[in-house]
Amino acid sequence: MTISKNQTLQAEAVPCFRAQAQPNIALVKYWGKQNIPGNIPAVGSLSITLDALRTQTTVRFDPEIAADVFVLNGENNPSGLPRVSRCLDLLRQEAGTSCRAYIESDNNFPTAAGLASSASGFAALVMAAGKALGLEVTRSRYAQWARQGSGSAARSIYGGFVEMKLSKRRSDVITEPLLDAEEWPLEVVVAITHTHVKSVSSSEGMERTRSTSPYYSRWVATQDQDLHDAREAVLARDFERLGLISEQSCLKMHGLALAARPGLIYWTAATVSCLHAIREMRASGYPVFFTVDAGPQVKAICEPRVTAEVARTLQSVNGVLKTVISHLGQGARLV
Ligand code: 2P0
Repeated sequence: MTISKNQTLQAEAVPCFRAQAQPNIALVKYWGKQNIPGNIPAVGSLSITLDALRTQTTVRFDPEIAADVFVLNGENNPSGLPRVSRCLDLLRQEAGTSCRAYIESDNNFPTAAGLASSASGFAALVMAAGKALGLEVTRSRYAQWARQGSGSAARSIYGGFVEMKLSKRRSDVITEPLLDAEEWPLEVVVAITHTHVKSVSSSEGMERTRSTSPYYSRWVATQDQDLHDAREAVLARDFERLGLISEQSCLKMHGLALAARPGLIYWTAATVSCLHAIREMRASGYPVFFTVDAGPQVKAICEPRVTAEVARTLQSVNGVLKTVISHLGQGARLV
């Protein structure tokens, strides 16, 4: 069913607020959850927020409606509604209201296809909803709410380089910016090899990996060192070191997912061809490294002077449908 703007967000007395957030890409990956409430990751992670891909979400709380309505990319989306409503419940509780909401969200990129649409989606959702409810809270509070919607969404509350780390007791999460986008203006070429919705969601893939992969415990045990090394590389703007840690974290994550039962194969043939193309470029002296999330798209992180060449190379790889170039971007904000 297509819902027109007039049906959902008519001009009315109840104010609506629109927020924008962009996906982020983890360089040190989050994969796996702790078996406790609150969507607490089993490991910390470190990411960069993109600029070119974006989600815009409008929220209007309306005392006249009996249930939340969620419209995604112009279509009513009942399957996504429970997760959205559960996340909004956290903000309703904070505001002391049970008022239901119209939520309309649009992505300018493929949804649920390994491009972190849930990260930008939940970051934009909590920011728009918080403002609509008149909540005066810190970014760190928004990050906590966003994380409960989707683990990686906490990182999209901030721009540039962001770290999400576990508290000492590992029962809570602290998300904080490391460097602003302009402090180390790297660029990203996203090579899109497939645009269909992935068959195994990240949440399901993580749980399967946690419960069946023989490598999972080593993954958890080695993450703090990877995070430490990546944080130092970011703060020192050491591209080569960051590239080595990032590629290893990516391959490690996919390695343990491949070893789950049944194994998770998120890549296409074109994904693998892109990884080889990027390594060949690096061997020829280009400052570029790769990462791949729970999907078939490849992200090449590079210094701006080689972005055009990296994009040309990836575009020519057999099976690449499209490339998108992005600067690093800001965190979630009202628009
Ligand atoms: C990441 N991914 O760090 C990792 C790498 C995908 C691969 O976080 O279950 O949608 O909502 O907490 O955040 C994707 O997982 O999972 C993800 P939930 P989410 O970016």
